[in-house]
Amino acid sequence: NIATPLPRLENLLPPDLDNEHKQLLEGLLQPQACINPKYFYDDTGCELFTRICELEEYYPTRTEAAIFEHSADDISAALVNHAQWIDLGCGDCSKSRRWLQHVTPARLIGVDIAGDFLQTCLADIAHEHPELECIGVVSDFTQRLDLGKLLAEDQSSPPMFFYPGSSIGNFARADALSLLRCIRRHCGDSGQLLIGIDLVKPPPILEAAYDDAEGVTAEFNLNVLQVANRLLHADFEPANFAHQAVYDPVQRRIEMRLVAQQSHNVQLQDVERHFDAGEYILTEYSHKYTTDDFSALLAEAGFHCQHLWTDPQEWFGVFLAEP
Ligand code: AVJ
Repeated sequence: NIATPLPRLENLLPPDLDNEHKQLLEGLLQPQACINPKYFYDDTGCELFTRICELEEYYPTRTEAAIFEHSADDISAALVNHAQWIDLGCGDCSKSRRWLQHVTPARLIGVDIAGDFLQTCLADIAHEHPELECIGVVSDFTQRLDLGKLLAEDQSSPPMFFYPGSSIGNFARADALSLLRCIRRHCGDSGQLLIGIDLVKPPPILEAAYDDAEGVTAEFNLNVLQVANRLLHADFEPANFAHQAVYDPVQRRIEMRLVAQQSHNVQLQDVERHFDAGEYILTEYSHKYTTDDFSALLAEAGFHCQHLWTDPQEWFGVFLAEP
């Protein structure tokens, strides 16, 4: 293990991290205060998210894993071009890792915003699979995704994009479409996209998934205030806010909020932001799709050939999309 060199890591983050903080600050100063969900994932946030995925109420991870397992042969037979396997938002890469029992890519490219974490996880995989070239890409693909250069290193292998977990649900529909179009451009004539989508279902099930009895999701949501405190030298007092998850059946999305429990001021860098009692910070959208909805979105992005696998309750959908 000591002898194994660390996997190659490409940093595609913009050089001025100040910009990052600006985005956070700007969101908090808008009339409707908001925080982009990418700020959830500091070390504590990553750990809390892992715990969320194990919760009884949080069905997406488990349901997607069951579909992958149940339909592994079918899905892998359909993955014709998987020499370059790109895991978008790979986290600890555990989902790609499981696929390595069924597929044998030459390259695994893990894209995530959390760089240190990424390199350690990829080092483990590289150790287990010595023939596999593991590459980490530190990138914020909510801003831009440009893997053109990296993919061109292996021109003969079209990319296979793996985007599990319904993470695309964080994007507003228009932004989801832009991202899908961007992935489509990277695909050329014969790349593929395997993507997991959380489907519309009765609101009580959705709301429980984002407001569990143990309070792990509440802790995850409130932790973003600590992230803001660090990045902006702010003085958020988490105890002044309460976690809330509301399903909007018209927009078909969960909205996660942090609701101010009393009127107070928060210092953000050199500005003060006032919060009325009951005023909230919007921290996350998690959009839900019908299968028709998402299929239409894929088609609009230029993916005309599609396969779909679901669980018996149709709570979650796994789409394979091709040009
Ligand atoms: C990682 C975006 C898929 O929206 O379900 C889980 C994040 N937030 N519980 C989701 C999340 C609260 C999750 N995604």
